[in-house]
Amino acid sequence: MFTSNLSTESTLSPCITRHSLDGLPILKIQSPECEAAICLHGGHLLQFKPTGHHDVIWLSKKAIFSQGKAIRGGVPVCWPWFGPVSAPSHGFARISTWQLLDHGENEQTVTIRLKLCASEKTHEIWPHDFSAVLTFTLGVTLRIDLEMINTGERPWQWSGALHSYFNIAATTETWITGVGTSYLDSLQNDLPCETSEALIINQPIDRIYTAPDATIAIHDRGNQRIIHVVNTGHNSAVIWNPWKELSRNMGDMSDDGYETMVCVEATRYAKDLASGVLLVPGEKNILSTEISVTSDK
Ligand code: TA6
Repeated sequence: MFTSNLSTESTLSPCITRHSLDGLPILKIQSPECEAAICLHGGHLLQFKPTGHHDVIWLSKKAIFSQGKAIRGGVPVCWPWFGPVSAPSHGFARISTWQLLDHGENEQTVTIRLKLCASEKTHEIWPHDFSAVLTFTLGVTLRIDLEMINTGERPWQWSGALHSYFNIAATTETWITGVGTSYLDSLQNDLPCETSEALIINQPIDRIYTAPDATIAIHDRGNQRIIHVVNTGHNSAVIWNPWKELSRNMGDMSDDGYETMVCVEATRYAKDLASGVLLVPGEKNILSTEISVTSDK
């Protein structure tokens, strides 16, 4: 993985070291259970590899690490809105610098908590007061919790996603179960659709599944494994693969990038800013995803 060449700036604990990549701070986690990396730019998980398994999370070979830019791959934190309902698209959390709040470890897991609060910069984009805490619990499984609190005096609405990019051996050998049968097709102006067909990836896909099961399974046959995704605090699961043409047109994705990735996102979808989830002053919401792998030989 690209982070293996980074020189260590400091050691935070037996399992956590701090590095920098093109000026952006990165935390690397190396424990008996897993290897992982988190960039403070965006509060962005870059890597998760449980010991004995292939990488679970996909990161673009051409990902750009630069202030003001979203990183292609990993788990972008889309918040306080999902999609292009306001600018910047997918909100400002994924291009903001998060602060390390604290970290801890026990025999099973390493925990890292990052924080983002309202500032002059966020007020220029979104005129609300908030405090957001991202908790990464890294062990044999990965859990990410995005907790948000309205610290202001006026209510606000939010939408968002933990926009996980999964690493698969090949789209041609992958299918996805547990997404349900109803979706809005983002490639057709959010047209409501129904299907009972298995979800395979053989064309551009950008769908908001509105009634997913409790667990979504990515059958990654080429790697002889199943990746299980359990989301909470969401109202939908977005499935995205850009396919050939869009991959070629994206500067931060290689031409064949689409062949080994699929996004399965814990999404709180809203069609515009005003129809997001209402959070009154002092109120808190949590959006979470939990990711685990079983072998399928
Ligand atoms: O979550 C799916 C999606 O909103 C797609 O429509 C697609 O544009 C993708 O996210 C990537 O968005 P980005 O802003 O990271 O290029």
